[in-house]
Amino acid sequence: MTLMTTSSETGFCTGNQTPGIASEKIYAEGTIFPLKIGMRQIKLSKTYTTKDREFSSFPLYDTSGPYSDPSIVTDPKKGLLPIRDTWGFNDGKTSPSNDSSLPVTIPVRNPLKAKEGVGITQMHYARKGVITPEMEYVAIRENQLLESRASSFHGNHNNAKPVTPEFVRQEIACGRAIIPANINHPELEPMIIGKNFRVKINANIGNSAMGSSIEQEVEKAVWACRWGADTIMDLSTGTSIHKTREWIVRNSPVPVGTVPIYQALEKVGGVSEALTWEVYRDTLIEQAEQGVDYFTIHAGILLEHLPYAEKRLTGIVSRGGSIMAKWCRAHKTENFLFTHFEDICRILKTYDIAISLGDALRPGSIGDANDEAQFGELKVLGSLTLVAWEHDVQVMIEGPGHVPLHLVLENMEKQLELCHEAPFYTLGPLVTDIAAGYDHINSAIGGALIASYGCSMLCYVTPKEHLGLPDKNDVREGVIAHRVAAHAADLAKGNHAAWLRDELMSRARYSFAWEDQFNLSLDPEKTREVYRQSMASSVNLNKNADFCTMCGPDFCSMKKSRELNG
Ligand code: IRN
Ligand code: FE2
Repeated sequence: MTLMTTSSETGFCTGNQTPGIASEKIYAEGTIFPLKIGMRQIKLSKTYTTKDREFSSFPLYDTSGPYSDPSIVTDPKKGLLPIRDTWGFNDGKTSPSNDSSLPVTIPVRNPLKAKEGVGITQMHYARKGVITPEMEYVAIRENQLLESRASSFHGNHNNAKPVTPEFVRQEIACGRAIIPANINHPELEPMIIGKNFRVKINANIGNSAMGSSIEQEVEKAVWACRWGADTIMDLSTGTSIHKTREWIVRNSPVPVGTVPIYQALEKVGGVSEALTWEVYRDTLIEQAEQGVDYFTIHAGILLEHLPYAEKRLTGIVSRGGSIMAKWCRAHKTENFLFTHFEDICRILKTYDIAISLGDALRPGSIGDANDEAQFGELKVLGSLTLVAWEHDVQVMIEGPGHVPLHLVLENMEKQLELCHEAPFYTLGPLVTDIAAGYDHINSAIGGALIASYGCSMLCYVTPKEHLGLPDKNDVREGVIAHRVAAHAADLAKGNHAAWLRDELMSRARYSFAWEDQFNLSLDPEKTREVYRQSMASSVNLNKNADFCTMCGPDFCSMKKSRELNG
């Protein structure tokens, strides 16, 4: 693999959204396919020596797409470049590497063929033994150019398996990981969700009143991935929902998810009872054509579960779940998302859209955690997973919710067992009911724990949870809080890149290399500003001080410890 560099001192440079990270955009190239995988490379102020190598720069996994490349001018009205169309897999026009030593066959992926019933999903190819460009892309992205640079600073923490395209293929083939990538979203930079990969986070956006300009809508959408969201979910409602979604998908470098039942409900005037399979089906196709990469589908809530939900402290707290429960009650009929599940799979597989099986019965309070309603639904989600897999449709499973710490492990264990190791995607869990105003912290605590046990993606929660609609700053805080949680879990799971980043941070801290500390942190803009403000108010103002104002020059333990070691 070779590297290409785009020069820039400040990384983010489009518009006025500048997280202030001193890094340059670099691109790794694929060896099987003509891929360019974007990363952000931190330039360190000096060379750090770890046990087996030296670092004067460090590449970071980058979710921000072309927005952090100063050489690319983005225009929301035109959308991002359709990079996936240049990989020689979609149209068969260009041929990828003709290196005959590679254990791959290169088929032609064609949406028209899909309509004729020929498989095109990542799972279909994986099961046939075929490596797709998306698989190679995520393998290089996950390794972050550090595959041979594993830190051995702490001995045997490296229990993570090396990420090769072949390993990715195997994980997709057995359903343990998914690459959400609608064939109609060619602007996407593929990413993988699964327990043997870096823990991912999702940010929900677009859940506020509409009516703003395309620039504002796109800015709202890309703001989250600039701070580190791996996927975004567009939960928009309102009259311009179709147009807004079009803008978001055309400008999103990360997978876009939606909950189609929300739009279906709007189409029938907000009356749950008026919903029909036909309205829902048409909504699925409408969104599929636009390029939505994964759908939350609340197909697991059944009539038999409703009496259990009625016994609860807080009933049904899922929006999609409450819509379907109302429909089932009114018609005394089984959930049409369940009865039409195979029809849904037949639609989704023609676009390679992944299903995120919704947790309609997730607990909305600590008192309801791990009850019959929740686990009854989880069992149904497990059986639906097998149905989807028969169609080669990729699946992940949504999870709670409000769960006290000591009941978190049971959630992960039951999910693995009942859902055949399909990736788990949880909302938190929030580990107490009383953290309003600080629910992003509450959620990150539970999220870190469940991700360390094997949960693959965390849905972020913002400080506004339970209180109101998040603003831009809430989105940033929510994303960073969950990046902390995800990274903590990556460390616990032995991820090489995570360990190296922490080792470099500690070396920078121990040697008072302030710029490196800022740039290696999750929010360089904030760390730089907080440090600057504290030093400005300090009498001992000195830009490169070997202390900070927390302890002052005479009480800095790190300074003393260094003096001790000579
Ligand atoms: C994630 C895990 N459990 C729920 N979620 C997210 O909650 C899901 O992905 C979507 O963004 C939102 C769906 O909420 P309702 O309709 O279940 O409340
Ligand atoms: Fe809640």
